Amino acid sequence: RTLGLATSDLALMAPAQIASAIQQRAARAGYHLVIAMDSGNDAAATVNELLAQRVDGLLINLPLEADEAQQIQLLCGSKPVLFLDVEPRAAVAQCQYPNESGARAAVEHLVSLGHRQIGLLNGPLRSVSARQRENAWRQALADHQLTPHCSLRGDWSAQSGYQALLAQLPDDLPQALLVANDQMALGAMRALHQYGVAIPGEISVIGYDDTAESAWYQPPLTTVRQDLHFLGAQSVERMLARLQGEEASHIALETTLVIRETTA
Ligand code: IPT
Repeated sequence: RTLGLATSDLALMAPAQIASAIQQRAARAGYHLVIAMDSGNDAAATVNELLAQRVDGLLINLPLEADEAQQIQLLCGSKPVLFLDVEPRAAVAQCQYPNESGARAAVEHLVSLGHRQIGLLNGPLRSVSARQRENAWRQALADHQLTPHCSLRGDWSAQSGYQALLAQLPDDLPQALLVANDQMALGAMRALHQYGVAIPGEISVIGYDDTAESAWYQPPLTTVRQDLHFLGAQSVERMLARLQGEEASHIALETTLVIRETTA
């Protein structure tokens, strides 16, 4: 009995921690897990790798638009497929955290601290989750009659966060920065340290994900927590239910705000 996982780059912390949780939960149920990593931006090819290995069900943690997900679903025929990073309006089975409420909670936290100039460091726009986090940031600012201060972009890696901040420094920093994932926040904080900008004294930084490392940043990172271990376990349980012909019970996933020491 085998499950397949198609995943984005496992050099990234969130997909790696999700994959780890999936593997553990699958093993506990007596399932072997086959992983195919998409490095070439070709979701169909990655899914075909799994199908060639005769998996019983597929978990897809690749950023997909609705039509792409529907095509993957067709490709998989009668095998159950569950999507972990898909445009929510897609007519496919999904298991994912809402991005809008998470990013909104981050902005509300910054506003409640008195910040008015709130910038964004976002992930790549081909990621539906990145676009949703950005939309929610804009909308939450507008709801407070605030205008976006700066909108920077990286590729989810720490290095890209570092470079994005270096391009913005030394002047024109916002009072607070929402970073669309913790890894980019790590790089951003490194650039701020390098320029002697105090966190949170001169700028507040809030991340997104709460990966296992985020409590160990200096200072420890305030962030929007997606419980990645729970997501992985939950996605396997939903898949097992489908394989046993059960109606998949729908448990709504919610992010939570974890306030540590990078916001004030
Ligand atoms: C999303 C992470 O939040 C982000 O940090 C990055 O790792 C991205 O995945 C990679 O695709 S989590 C995803 C399940 C929406």
